[in-house]
Amino acid sequence: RNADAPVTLDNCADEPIHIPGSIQPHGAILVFGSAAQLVSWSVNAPALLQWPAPPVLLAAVDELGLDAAVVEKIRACLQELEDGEAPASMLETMIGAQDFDCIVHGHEGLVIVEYECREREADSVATFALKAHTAIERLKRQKSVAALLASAVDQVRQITGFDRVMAYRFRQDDSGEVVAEARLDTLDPYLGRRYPASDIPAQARRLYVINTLRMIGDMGYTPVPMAGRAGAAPLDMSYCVLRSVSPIHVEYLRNMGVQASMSISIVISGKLWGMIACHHMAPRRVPYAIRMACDVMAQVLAASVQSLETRERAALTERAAEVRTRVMQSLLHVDDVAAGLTACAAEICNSLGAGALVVMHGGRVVVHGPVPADVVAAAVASMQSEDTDVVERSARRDWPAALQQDCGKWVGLLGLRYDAAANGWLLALREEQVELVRWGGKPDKEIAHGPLGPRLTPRGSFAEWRETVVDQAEPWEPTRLLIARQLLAEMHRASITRHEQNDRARA
Ligand code: BLA
Repeated sequence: RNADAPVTLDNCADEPIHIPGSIQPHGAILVFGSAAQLVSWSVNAPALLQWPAPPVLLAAVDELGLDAAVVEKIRACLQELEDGEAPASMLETMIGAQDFDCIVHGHEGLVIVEYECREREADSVATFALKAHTAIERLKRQKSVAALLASAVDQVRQITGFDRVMAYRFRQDDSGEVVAEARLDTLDPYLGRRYPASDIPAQARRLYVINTLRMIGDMGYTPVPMAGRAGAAPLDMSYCVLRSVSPIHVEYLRNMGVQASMSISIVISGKLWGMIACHHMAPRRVPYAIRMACDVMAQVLAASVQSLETRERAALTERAAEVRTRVMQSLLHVDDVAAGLTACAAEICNSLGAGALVVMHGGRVVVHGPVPADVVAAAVASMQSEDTDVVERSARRDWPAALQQDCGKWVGLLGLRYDAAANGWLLALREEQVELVRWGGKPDKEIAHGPLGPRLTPRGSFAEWRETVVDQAEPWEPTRLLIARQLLAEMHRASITRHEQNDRARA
């Protein structure tokens, strides 16, 4: 994308959001070079910091009349920068009657000083530490990922007062789902909604891994441009709190009636696992200290999610072992294998995360689940052309061409051939994702949109998501595939034993 070309729906993944060249107006930025000289500033700085005259380029930090504590912090930051990066630190300062949170960090050889206006009397830092502590204690008590996220959105809503707080979780294909929500009663529920990967483009995800919190205080804001040396490279604002955000995203939120937003990354093993996303229907800013409390909480949340996910996977494999035992009993001790396996069908489905199961054995076919007869026939027929013991299909295009329509909405299939001699197959089936997820919003509330049209609305997002997953079931997850292979291995052994017993009986 040419730097001057406008951002559109088609090129928004190329928008360099870390160098917007402007900030949000609820504060001002000063930038210093390695000799503590002023190299750049936001054009609102003179007014906000009450300077008698506009600043002179390359003015020394001592000549600007800044608070002594701030100057000291800038010098300390410069020192730290000599070893690379200098993470943010904050001090409170007052200019005239205005309170500021002054946040200083070093990046790529520059010291960036952000004066963020504080509108409300914030509680003392000690109160925040206490609130964060309480929230974290609650989080640590949760026994499942679902309960953990439900608790997290409640805590964040209590601490920040946002109208809506959601846990937004990314799936294998980078699409997202709202998996927990705390909201004002009068708002539409968003729980369960799906969004395409493109709603949070790749460069934004990358940025959100390294900088885990962002806030837009007022969607109606007018960006404040930066000033400084003509032709200088634009300031890298990756770690700035005042960074002006993508106009596309602002339009998206405004279309939803959102006037302020904040989101916090949930990063696990260096990957963006999800976000806590907050909306407010009126402009709203949350003081830096509260944001940091939320950020700490999100880190504890990430660690807890990781350990609970490990535990949940272990529980799943343990339950699968029990299912295996019962399946073995049917194979070894029941005369009618198809009937025996069908008796375990609900457990097998559960264990594989399938919606239905077809059992084939010696020409007999038994179905567990709401699968129409013609679909069963198609699934059975499609096994004829397979000569492996594990068949994995997640999409319509994975089926033999002639049967792609006949499989209906049951496009996901995991076929396990447990007894080749008896043409014995277990066919676990999954429905198309769109069959399982339906639009839950009220259409009349979703019609407002801005210049870029209806794509940037929840409804537009849902339609886009549908497009990307049409004819696809949820892919079989690595844990489920492992469980399937373990089940199959034991079934092979049992089948061999069974054939040997039959041979002996016949001899
Ligand atoms: C950023 N998109 C974001 C962010 C969220 C979402 C949470 C982080 C910024 C923030 O905290 O507000 C997406 N927000 C959602 C979703 C929900 C929500 C899905 O509340 C669901 C309830 N966005 C689009 C499209 C494009 C796009 C179509 O929908 C591009 C074509 C771009 N989204 C976009 C960009 C950013 C973004 C560029 C980065 C904003 C920034 O940090 O500058």
